Amino acid sequence: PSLKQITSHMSVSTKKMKLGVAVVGSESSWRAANTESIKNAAVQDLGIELIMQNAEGSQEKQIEIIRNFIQQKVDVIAFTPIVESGWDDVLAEAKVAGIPVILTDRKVKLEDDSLWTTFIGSDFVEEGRRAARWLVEHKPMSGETKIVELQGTAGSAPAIERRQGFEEVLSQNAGFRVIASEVGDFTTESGQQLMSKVLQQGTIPQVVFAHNDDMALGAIKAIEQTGLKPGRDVIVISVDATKLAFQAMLAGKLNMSVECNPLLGPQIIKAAKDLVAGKEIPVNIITAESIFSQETAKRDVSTRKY
Ligand code: GYE
Repeated sequence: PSLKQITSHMSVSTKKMKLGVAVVGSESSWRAANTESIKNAAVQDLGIELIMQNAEGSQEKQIEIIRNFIQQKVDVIAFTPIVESGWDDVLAEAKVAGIPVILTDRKVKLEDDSLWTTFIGSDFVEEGRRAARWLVEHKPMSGETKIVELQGTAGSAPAIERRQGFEEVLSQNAGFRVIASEVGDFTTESGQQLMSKVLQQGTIPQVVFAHNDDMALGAIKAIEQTGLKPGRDVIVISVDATKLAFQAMLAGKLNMSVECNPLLGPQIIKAAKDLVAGKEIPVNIITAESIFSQETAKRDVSTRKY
């Protein structure tokens, strides 16, 4: 090859791809691990320039961030939609600008599904089913089992779908009743507040199902404050399986957690590069996951990274 060809090839290969990532917030330790995973995967890839912004739990702010990415003419936008709806306009703007959009970890509800390219994350309905299946197998007593559900952010895909999967399995089994279903925002504080409220009203359930570990840890504090023993007097189950949840399981305070893997960074980077290279990519990239109980947590606590 002539020298001219070599230089032009080099300039092409050193051009970095701009990836705009609109993070939903800093609500949980799952989110912290997810954000870190994206940063790390981008840092390790010399072909990527990562522009990461945090919407701090506000949809308005997240829309603003995405509009800003469009103005900056990034090559790919990846974002975690805080709630399922309300994205039609801004994603149509991205489409007009020719910028492909990746949904990371949470899904959207849109009229026009051509506004996004791929969803990378977990099957939340299945996570809800897994929590309920464990409960069915470990039914604490004969007679009716009263359950308090602590929901994640209203209108968010994980809250809607975990609830749906949980209810689906319980409805097929006799002897379970959700006596209260409170809406929080995936934070420890909301879990604690909601659980205190329920307990103050004089309701003592046999089971608490929290939509994530942080809320479960908050509920555990509230239960302890009333002198009851979480994990024994009240069974506590949740979703995510973070290191903090493992520790709570080892302490006997949390009974089980359904795994939800936050380490999506490498897959997001790969999908972004494939899109820019014009490759076909799958519409759904779903992570394989399991569940952890007090018995299995012992084995994995030391190797858990998040
Ligand atoms: O379970 C929760 C979080 O969207 C899957 O959001 C995510 C959820 C996760 O803050 O901890």
